[in-house]
Amino acid sequence: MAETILVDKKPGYRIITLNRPDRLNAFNEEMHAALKAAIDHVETDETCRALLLTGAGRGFCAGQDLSDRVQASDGSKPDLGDTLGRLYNPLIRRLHALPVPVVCAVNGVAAGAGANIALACDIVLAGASAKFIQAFARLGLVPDAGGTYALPRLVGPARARGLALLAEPLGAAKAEEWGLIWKCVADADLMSEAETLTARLATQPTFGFSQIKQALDASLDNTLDEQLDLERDLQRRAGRSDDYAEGVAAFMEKRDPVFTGKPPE
Ligand code: T3D
Repeated sequence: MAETILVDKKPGYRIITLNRPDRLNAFNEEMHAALKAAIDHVETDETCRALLLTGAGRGFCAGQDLSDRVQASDGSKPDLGDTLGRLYNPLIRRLHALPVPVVCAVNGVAAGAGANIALACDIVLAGASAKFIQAFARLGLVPDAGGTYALPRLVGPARARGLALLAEPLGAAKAEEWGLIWKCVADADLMSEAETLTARLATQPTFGFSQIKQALDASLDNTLDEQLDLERDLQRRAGRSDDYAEGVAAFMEKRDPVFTGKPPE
């Protein structure tokens, strides 16, 4: 049986590719388990300082594999909350909490949970032909995998409602214009741009990045006072890292810094 997740170990970073291209990389339980294992390795490998997530074939990810959701003839109903609780929610929490930057290269359609998994990554690049579809309303469902959290924060309440209720495709160029993603690039350049960016991030102050991720994730729910206190605490830790000392030394010596990415002792 083909691997549902491919892992390419590069110097300093890994590329994880969702690999069910005949189903537009829709998620089944096997792919969830394989992705979890691949992310476990990212977390335990100290040499891995950035992650690039993408999809095989012509799509990024079409969300849940609906062939696993065909209703039973006995009228019994599925418990979708169970799948979210066991599989999607831990994945979204992990992408946010990973102590390394996560780049997502959206190489084609990103629908349903597939769109929201992309939006849980730190920097989202999309090929010009890619589309983001909050497909849930077409099925009578609610945007999940963090969709109702990410959308209003990224594009504002009016656009979030339009995307969620109308379930229309949003092209990559407009997604960039609306602030849903970082950048739309030519399809042919997507993977090279995404790899160059990920490789660059992998040489940077990884511990400092982990503190930036924490600060930004907390900011939209914090008061100004809470956020200032958090910045103080995170900066205290960042200031004790060797990378901070190296950054200052490199600046003073007018040379490029060499960061190790390590947390303070
Ligand atoms: O646990 C839970 O269930 C709760 C969690 C829910 C999370 C969710 O993600 S719910 C939302 C699920 N996703 C969708 O509703 C999207 C369904 N897919 C589509 O609407 C379309 O496929 C796309 C708009 C994404 C792409 O359209 P198009 O025309 O480019 O491709 P296509 O021909 O529709 O798809 C190509 C193949 O992939 C096709 O198979 P075939 O006919 O060649 O054998 C299609 O059936 C298959 N495919 C696409 N999406 C899914 C899928 N198979 C299973 N599940 C899918 N989600």
